[in-house]
Amino acid sequence: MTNLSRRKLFTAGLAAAGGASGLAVAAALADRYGLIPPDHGGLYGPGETLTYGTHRLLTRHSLAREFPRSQITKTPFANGKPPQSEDFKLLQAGGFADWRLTVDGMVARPATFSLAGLRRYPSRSQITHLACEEGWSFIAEWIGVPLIHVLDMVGILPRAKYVVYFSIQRDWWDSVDMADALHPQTLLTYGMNGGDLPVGHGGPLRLRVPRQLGYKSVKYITRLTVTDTMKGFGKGLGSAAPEEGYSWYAGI
Ligand SMILES: Nc1nc2c(c(=O)[nH]1)N[C@H]1C(S)=C(S)[C@@H](COP(=O)(O)O)O[C@H]1N2
Ligand SMILES: [Mo]
Repeated sequence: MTNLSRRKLFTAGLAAAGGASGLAVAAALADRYGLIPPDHGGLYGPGETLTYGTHRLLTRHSLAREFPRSQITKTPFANGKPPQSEDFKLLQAGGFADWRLTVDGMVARPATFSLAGLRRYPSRSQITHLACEEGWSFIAEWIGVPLIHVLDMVGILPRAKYVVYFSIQRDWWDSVDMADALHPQTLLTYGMNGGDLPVGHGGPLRLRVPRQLGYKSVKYITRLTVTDTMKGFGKGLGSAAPEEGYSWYAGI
């Protein structure tokens, strides 16, 4: 069967299963096509699978909307307090010269990058919308190196399924599948609105995932791990979010 007809079949199957009472059928179908999200097991599990499976088949290559400069929000809201730890304060006092991003896991060449190093790679700038699940949102220009470039540098192994990312704020960590990890708009962001990324918005380094809700854009990133399973990371649900009742997949 061609890819396209398989896709049509799967999507039609999902829609029928979702429309009828058979969410379990949707889950079984999604399983066949390897589209089960890591947090599929809970109360909303079948629904999560339906959303994720459908999005992935329909929007795998689509771009998040980009806006003209005139639409940039004048005073964007920075959510939460910057990290209070001594570690962070010391790094900040040193202008983040000692900030490091470690990349490990299922990669051919594990590596550590400084901000200066990341800034030497080809950069991308994009004006996108950040929407919080609590209802507020803003538009900003984000500047950084596409995650795919860094993944190319370290050489991800073929079995890789997820990129897990960790903040210096211990309770903030998340993951994306390879469709989002390799997506051209997924940026390791070090700049915002023409300047350095302010600490309030995750400076010095934040992963921007513009096709998903704001909470997936974790601030103060220090480590990336490439993996083929989410087992062994927290409760194995893909991120801290589902442990608190939010979805792992937060596509918009
Ligand atoms: N490390 C860290 N990352 C985080 C958060 C946080 O508190 N700490 N808040 C998340 C949430 S819920 C949202 S909506 C966005 C808010 O981004 P902003 O602070 O730039 O407005 O960051 C996300 N990333
Ligand atoms: Mo949020």
